[in-house]
Amino acid sequence: MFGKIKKVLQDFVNHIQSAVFYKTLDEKDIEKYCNEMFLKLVEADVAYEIAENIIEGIKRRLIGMKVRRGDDAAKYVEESIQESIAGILSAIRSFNLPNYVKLVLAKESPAKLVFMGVNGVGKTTTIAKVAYKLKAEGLRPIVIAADTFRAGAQEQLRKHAERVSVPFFGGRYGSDPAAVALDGITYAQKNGFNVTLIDTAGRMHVDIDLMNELRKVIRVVKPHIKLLVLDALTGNDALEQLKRFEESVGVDAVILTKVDADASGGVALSVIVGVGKPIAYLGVGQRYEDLMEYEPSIILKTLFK
Ligand SMILES: Nc1nc2c(ncn2[C@@H]2O[C@H](COP(=O)(O)OP(=O)(O)OP(=O)(O)O)[C@@H](O)[C@H]2O)c(=O)[nH]1
Ligand SMILES: [Mg+2]
Repeated sequence: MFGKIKKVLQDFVNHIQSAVFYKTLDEKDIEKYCNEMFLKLVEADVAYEIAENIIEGIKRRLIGMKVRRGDDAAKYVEESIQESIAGILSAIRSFNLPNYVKLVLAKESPAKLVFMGVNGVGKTTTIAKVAYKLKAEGLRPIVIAADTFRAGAQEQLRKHAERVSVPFFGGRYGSDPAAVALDGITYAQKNGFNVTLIDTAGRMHVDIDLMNELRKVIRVVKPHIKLLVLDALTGNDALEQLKRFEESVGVDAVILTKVDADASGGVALSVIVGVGKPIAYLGVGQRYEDLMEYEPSIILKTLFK
């Protein structure tokens, strides 16, 4: 993960560490390398403003720095860069889904989670991953296929559910998704399942009819948590989708999928920093275990591994 960015950061550390040995760093000493790093970050698809932010933070920390002989210069420089990026990442809150579900369950059961997002972002796969995780937390999840629209959607979720050994509740194609969701919730209540994970049809954020349909699902189900699934590879468009879903139905937390599939890492990093919503999970692969809590320190570790 974050392949190219990792290298850009390491190159920068290598350049600066030799300079910092001999004198106190001033702006001139690092200007050249900062400009170079800025360009490389942008080349690695980091959004312009975010690259700028990173560089500003680094400059602020490095200027005036002097390392005594015998000290490990690389370590100091790397720490400054880490602090700068940590400052940016720590502004993004994480959303602890299992804890939140448990809070809900202290009051009522089942907890109702609706997953939404545009076509192909990874909603159905992610639901299976989340169900798998919640089961490991000792909860009793059930998945509900309220996608009665796209051919194959029901079977897809059913298959995923079987693989993670979580019960499945579906509906007829063409039937009202809000009704299927409600029936599923009632079924869960009667059968002792305490978390309902509701899959919805993929829709374009600009499709007014489908957005209205989703609004109805939300109105009827009254979910405790509305999760928007975004494909990290889509960069700016992901942020546009978030805006539309937020305006239309509201978004409580975001799950970013396919973070593993971004070769440079810059697009994913920019979406992480850009969402401005609590992040519940990052999807980091195609296996059911490939779901990571959003944790700035883990991202940092990955960046500097
Ligand atoms: N590499 C990678 N692939 C993922 C990840 N999450 C999902 N995918 C893949 O993305 C593709 C689409 O996933 P789906 O779960 O079918 O997406 P969806 O949003 O339910 O699609 P629609 O129901 O058509 O709207 C599949 O091939 C998944 O394996 C991830 O975190 N990493
Ligand atoms: Mg789907």
